[in-house]
Amino acid sequence: MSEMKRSILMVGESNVGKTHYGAQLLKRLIVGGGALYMEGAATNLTPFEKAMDSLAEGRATEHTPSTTYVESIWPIADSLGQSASLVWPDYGGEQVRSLVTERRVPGAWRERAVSATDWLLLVRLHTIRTANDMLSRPINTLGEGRVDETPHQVSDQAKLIELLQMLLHVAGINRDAPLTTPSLSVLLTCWDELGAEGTPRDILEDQLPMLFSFITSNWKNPMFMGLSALEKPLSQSDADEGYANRGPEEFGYVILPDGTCSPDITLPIQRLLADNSTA
Ligand SMILES: Nc1nc2c(ncn2[C@@H]2O[C@H](COP(=O)(O)OP(=O)(O)O)[C@@H](O)[C@H]2O)c(=O)[nH]1
Ligand SMILES: [Mg+2]
Repeated sequence: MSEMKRSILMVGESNVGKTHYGAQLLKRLIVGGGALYMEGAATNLTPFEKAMDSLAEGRATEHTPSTTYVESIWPIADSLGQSASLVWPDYGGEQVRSLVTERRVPGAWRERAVSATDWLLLVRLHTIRTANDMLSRPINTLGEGRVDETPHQVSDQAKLIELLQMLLHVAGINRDAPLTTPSLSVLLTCWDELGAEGTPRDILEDQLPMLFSFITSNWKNPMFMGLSALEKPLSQSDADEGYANRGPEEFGYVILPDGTCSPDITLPIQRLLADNSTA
C-alpha cells in the first residue's frame, strides 16, 4: 500500500456497528501500537468524536441520523512505513436498506461504488432475519394449501445479495472473471453476541449459505473476519465504570480468517489494504 489513496465503501445496514467500529478504530489509530497508525491529521472526525466521548464514559453512542453521510479522511501507515489515505464513511444505515427496497441507487451511492477500491460488508448475524426458503419450506410443499397467513417476505440474506448485485451493476463492474477490484471483505460484527466457535468463513457459510456462495463465486479472494468493536454490550444510559476506567482502547478484538483472536482491531483494514495493494 505505497502512498496510494484507498477508499473503502463500507456497506452495512443500521445497527450493525459501523459507528462504534469507526470510533474504536480511530482511537487505536491515534493511540498507536497496532498494525496501522495515524500518520498525520485526520479530517472530519465529528461523527466519531461523539462516539469516542461516549465510549470513554463507558456508554454506547446514539443512532446515526438516517440522512447523514460523512466521509472522514485518515492518513494511515503500517509498521513497514507504507502509507495510504483511508476514506472512512459514517452514515445512517437506513440508506442501505432503501437501496434495496426502492430498487434505486442514488447518484452519490453510484459514485461511491465506482470510486471505492475496497468494499467492506458488515454483517451482524444476530439481527439477520431468515425467511422461509428451500430449507424451511421444501419445494414439495409448494403445491399444498396455505397453512398460515404470514405473507411471503424476502429474507435478509436475499436482500444482502441483491444489494451486492445492485452495487456491482451500477458500478459497471464486469463479472466475466472472478473479481479482484474492488476487493471484498466481510466483517461479522458484534462477534461477542454469537457465542460461535469456528472461523468467520465457516460461520458465514453455515448461517448464510446463499450469501456465502454468491460472494465466493463472484470474488476471487474475498476475506472473512469477525469483529467485536466493543467486546461486550454497552448501554446508552448507564455508564459501565469498569469500561471507562480501563479505557475503551483496552476493549475489542477481531477474529482473523484462521479463527484466531487478536486485540488489534486495525488488522482487518491492514490486511485488506495489504492483500490488495497491487489491485
Ligand atoms: N455486543 C456488542 N454490541 C455492539 C458492538 N458494536 C456495536 N454494538 C452495539 O450495536 C448497536 C449499533 O451500533 P452502531 O455502531 O450505532 O451501528 P450503526 O448503525 O451501524 O452505526 C449499538 O447499540 C452498539 O452499542 C460490539 O462489538 N458488541
Ligand atoms: Mg451509525
